[in-house]
Amino acid sequence: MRFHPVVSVLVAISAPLATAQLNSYAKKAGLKYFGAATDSPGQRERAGLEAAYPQYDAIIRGTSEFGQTTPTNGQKWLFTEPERGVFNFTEGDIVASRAAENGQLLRCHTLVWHSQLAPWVEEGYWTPEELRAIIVEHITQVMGHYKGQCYAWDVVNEALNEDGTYRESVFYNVLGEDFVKLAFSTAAEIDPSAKLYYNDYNLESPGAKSEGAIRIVKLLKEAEIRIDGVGMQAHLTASGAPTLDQQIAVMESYGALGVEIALTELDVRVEMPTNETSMAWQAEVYKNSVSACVQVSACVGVTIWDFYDPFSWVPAVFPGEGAALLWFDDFTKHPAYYAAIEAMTKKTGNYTCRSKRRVTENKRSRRLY
Ligand code: 9MR
Repeated sequence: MRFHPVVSVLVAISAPLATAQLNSYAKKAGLKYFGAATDSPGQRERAGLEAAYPQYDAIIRGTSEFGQTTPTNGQKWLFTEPERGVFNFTEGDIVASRAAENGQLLRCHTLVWHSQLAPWVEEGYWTPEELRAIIVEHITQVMGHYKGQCYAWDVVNEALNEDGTYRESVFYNVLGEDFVKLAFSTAAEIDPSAKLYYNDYNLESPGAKSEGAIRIVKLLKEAEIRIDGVGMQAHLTASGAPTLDQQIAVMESYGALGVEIALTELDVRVEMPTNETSMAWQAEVYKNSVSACVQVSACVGVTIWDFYDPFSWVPAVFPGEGAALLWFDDFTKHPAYYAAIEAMTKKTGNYTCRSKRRVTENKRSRRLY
């Protein structure tokens, strides 16, 4: 069969995409991984879903698709220490052992967070000494249990308000910013091999909140306490996400402090029902975020917050919005899936990072983009 030249070009471009798989492309683009968070069957049932999804399981296990995973819920305080001194690792272990079986990196999530916190911690009236002991014990037990299994830990999660000041959690109210120092210094002792991250949302463009994250990194570094990374959760909307340039700029501002960066919970919600326009916008947002990570040398990887729309947290929290991930309910892929691949194969914006630029340019010349 003879193709018109334009058709031939389209066939040539779409051929690798037909078998495109996210983690393989991420690695070729110089990232450590492309991953997806996932919940254990018990957690799914708790959310009113079925426990067994064989088609889902086959996808999450595929390492050319996902080279990394994060337990969406199972390692949170509410589940790991529901009562003082009573530890339960059942749900977290399910995801951790699957990652080990599959040879996937595990990002562990999360140690000190005001949300999904066990009520006994939140509702107690603690002296600073008591709360310090509670934090140290929690980190010692939970991190100790997973010692050697976690590529990274989100040590402190969402400590900041939108204006960059500290959120009024039980931790901050009792201990001030010392709780951040205590959490990281304890974590550094318990698992020297895990990268220690500060993780938050709305850190994807320069502003008051990103300045807050920078302040936390500096606070720890000045106190000679180890911090290795800033996690940009990246819960984005298709209609109002930061631009590629904003994302590159903010990643570079973190990277300049000598820490690595990861997109830790990427999803891009749209108004339901979806239509061609919202899917095209969503694709653009995914492309920009993934592309920013590819272009900034400090950015090591991208994790989407589950991959299958029915398992997304979005509809429960933002009624009328959804379809935030890369696989629809019927397991077909969003256009954004291919846009993410494109970000990992093609030059899509201004390049600011020389090392990754070289990698991408080599690939470009080989593949004749
Ligand atoms: O995806 C998680 C969802 O199943 C939980 O119900 C929810 C409770 O807050 O937490 C979700 O994950 C959050 C993550 O742990 C931290 N960043 C925001 C995520 C979305 O809420």
